[in-house]
Amino acid sequence: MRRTFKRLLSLAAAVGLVSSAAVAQSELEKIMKERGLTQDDILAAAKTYTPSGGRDKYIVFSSGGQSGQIMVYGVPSMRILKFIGVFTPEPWQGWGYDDDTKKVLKEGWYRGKPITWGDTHHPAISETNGVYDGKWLAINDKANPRIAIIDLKDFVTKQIVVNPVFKSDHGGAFFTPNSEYILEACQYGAPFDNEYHPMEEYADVYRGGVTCWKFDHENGRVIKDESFVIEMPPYMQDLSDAGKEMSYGWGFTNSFNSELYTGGIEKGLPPFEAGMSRNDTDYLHVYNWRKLAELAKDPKNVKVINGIKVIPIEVAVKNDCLFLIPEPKSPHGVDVSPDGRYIVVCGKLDTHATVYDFKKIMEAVKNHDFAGKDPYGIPIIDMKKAMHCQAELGLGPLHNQYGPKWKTEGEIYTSLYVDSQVVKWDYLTCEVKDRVNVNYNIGHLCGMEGKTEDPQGEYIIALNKLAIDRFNPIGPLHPQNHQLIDISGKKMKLLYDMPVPLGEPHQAVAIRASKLHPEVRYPMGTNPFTGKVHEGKTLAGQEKIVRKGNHVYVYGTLVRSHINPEHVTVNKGDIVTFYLTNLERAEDETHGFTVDWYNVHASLEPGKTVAVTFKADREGVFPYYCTEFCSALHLEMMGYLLVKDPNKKYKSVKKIKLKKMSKEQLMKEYKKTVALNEATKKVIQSVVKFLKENHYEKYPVVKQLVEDAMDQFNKVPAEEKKAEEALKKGDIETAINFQYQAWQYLVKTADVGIRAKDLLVRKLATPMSEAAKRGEAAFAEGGCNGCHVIGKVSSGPDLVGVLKRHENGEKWVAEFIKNPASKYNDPYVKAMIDYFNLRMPNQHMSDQEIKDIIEYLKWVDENANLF
Ligand code: CUK
Ligand code: CUA
Repeated sequence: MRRTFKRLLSLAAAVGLVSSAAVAQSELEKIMKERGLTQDDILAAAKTYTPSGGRDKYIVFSSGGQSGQIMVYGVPSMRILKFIGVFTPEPWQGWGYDDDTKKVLKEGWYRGKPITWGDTHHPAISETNGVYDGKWLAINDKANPRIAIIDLKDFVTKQIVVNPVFKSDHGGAFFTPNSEYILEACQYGAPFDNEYHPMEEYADVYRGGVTCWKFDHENGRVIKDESFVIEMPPYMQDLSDAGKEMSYGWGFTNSFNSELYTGGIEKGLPPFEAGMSRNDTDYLHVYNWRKLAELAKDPKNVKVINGIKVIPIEVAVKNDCLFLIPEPKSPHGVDVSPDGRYIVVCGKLDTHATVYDFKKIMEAVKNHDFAGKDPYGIPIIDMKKAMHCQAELGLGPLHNQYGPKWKTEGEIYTSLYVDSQVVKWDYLTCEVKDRVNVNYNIGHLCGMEGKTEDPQGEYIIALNKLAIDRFNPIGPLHPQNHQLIDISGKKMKLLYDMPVPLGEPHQAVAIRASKLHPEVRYPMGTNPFTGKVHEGKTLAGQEKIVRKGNHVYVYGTLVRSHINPEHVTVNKGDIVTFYLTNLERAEDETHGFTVDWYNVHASLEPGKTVAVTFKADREGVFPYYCTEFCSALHLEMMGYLLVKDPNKKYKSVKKIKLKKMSKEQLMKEYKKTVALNEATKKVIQSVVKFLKENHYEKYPVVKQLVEDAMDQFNKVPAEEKKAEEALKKGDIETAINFQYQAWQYLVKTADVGIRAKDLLVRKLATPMSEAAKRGEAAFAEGGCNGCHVIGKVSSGPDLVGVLKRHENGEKWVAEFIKNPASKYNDPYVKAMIDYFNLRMPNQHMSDQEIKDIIEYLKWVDENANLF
């Protein structure tokens, strides 16, 4: 350490930083002493510490094991970035609590029944020419054999596919080199059909296999109809890998029950663990998926079971598409080298890793040089004839990752479960190079793109099953431990422990961050699950509540800091759908939505539209609110769902209050109501005057609206008459109620009348240029009208005349839209902020959009007299 600092000091002296460097040195030494840190610790910290605002070079997608999720974190910082909801509901993301995410989870139901968890094992990133393309992520669920597809544009699960014949899976998900297929191997042999078959029928009826899921690489969806299953004996297929380069078109899957043992510990028979590990060898399955895919197109070659095509063993064998090679005792990992030539298999109960040579395998296949056949008629290739070499690694080798020097030094890293080590060795010579201890009991290990044709090296992450004494105790269940190892030098170095309070990691995959291009926002009104416009897309001003039978549809919007509408009243028993659009365009300005007590939740990222449906089956008052602390007025971002029982008579609280009033007080109340009605009529009259002066009758749609308004207005005199009659009888209370009723009609009149006026304005105004039209659309899409109503002061100032309010108005407004914060201190803006208690947000408009909006505002000004 001292020497390092001496060097640093001389360097610092040269640039005149002596004093601060000296201070830093003594400070650092003090901390090291206090915390008991070694020089190695400080170096490890320097290699992993990422200052505030810093980014990581690699992004890791780790299986969340029994959480049914995927964890995303950065390397080398090991900072967690996201838990992606996959097979399990994830409340923060609304995953499983809004309609569209429920739909995706429902795709994963099994025989009509919900499955609400998953045992995720192996994430895989889609590939183009054998290297990660950063587009899609797939993962399997071992417990309930399913595959999920995650979109790396928004890190959201878009599809779940149920395997209709497997009863368990493990060897998935593995993409083929151009993402043509995703391989998913079965684990525990079981009948393909859904019927009862006794254990005695194990060898005859129980089956294993590999499902080749056809993948639409462009759209990121599995195409079930073009997928097929390769039937295999019930050998307990395990991990798999797709061949590449010279082995392109082939798949490799190992297994661990060549004994076909069926257990029965309760009957006094040896348990599975003994019976399944008796044989010295199990089988590596070698199959030609490319040729089988062609065969599967001919109905003669397949049986359809539970709706999926299954290629029987005989068909695969007859067409030279399926072979077995013995592999040492209970193997686990199988990993194809970056050039596709070597296949490295690790035997859990063997100290060796076995390297097979694809060239030799193909030799044997070509010459039909087989050592025999298994009971199912599958040709067995002699192990020695297919083998390149065997490396003695230590106890419990499991999984492999390749390093960048694979060409020259056969660089490969293998996890040793029993020995708790990572071993670096050479798969070309089978020589061991280095080993490092991990804590404890490593399963998979994750290299940087370490299973592609272009491994990056630098780091290996040990995914450890046990943490034991590594962290502060938190009870009997300990966290998982992801340990970062530096592999850039000759010797491996352990850098960092990351405890993870999320199920067993199994496998993780790492990709260069530069290969990912996630979106910042959705185009306004997007349904992320279709990629198209959501049926519930609602822009500012379009909010409405529509009833169809007993289904009430609320078309609402969210923008800082209000939800529109704020009152929704329905009948008990109604089905309620909230369609909500987040009008924000600002980065990270997410709103959430829930209705208290109704077990719904949605996350609305900028531009997204969600649907939330539930049955209003409980009477009462239920606040709804935004669940993300999105602004200073976030707590005010709320509304009420009122559920009333249509069969019940409710006493009005107002009445109860009135009853206590004296006659004088009642008269006062009555006069107040009348005055309110008169004021409302004045508003209506001014609208009517405008409509008449501008010959509304010439425009049919406007005329229709006016007629609607008059319908309401014509009901007013009758109510007023009833009020007067009640008053004459001395029943002031009833008189007040009739005046209130009259007011209801007046409000409706005003509402429709104003809409008619707006429409008429459109008709009368000077024609809009194309640019102004685009500007108006941008104004709406951008959510500007969430706060600004043209011709009216709303939650923001009226924009009529805005271009004239400021010197150099167009430039001023353009600058303000582009960067509102730059003008927060402008005295005029400051006053507005104080008045409205809101700041103009940055909506990230493009320069073109801003230009268009200015054109639109010019049009507004030209027609100022109409607003
Ligand atoms: S598995 Cu868990 S350590 Cu499911 Cu790939 Cu090997
Ligand atoms: Cu939106 Cu809180």
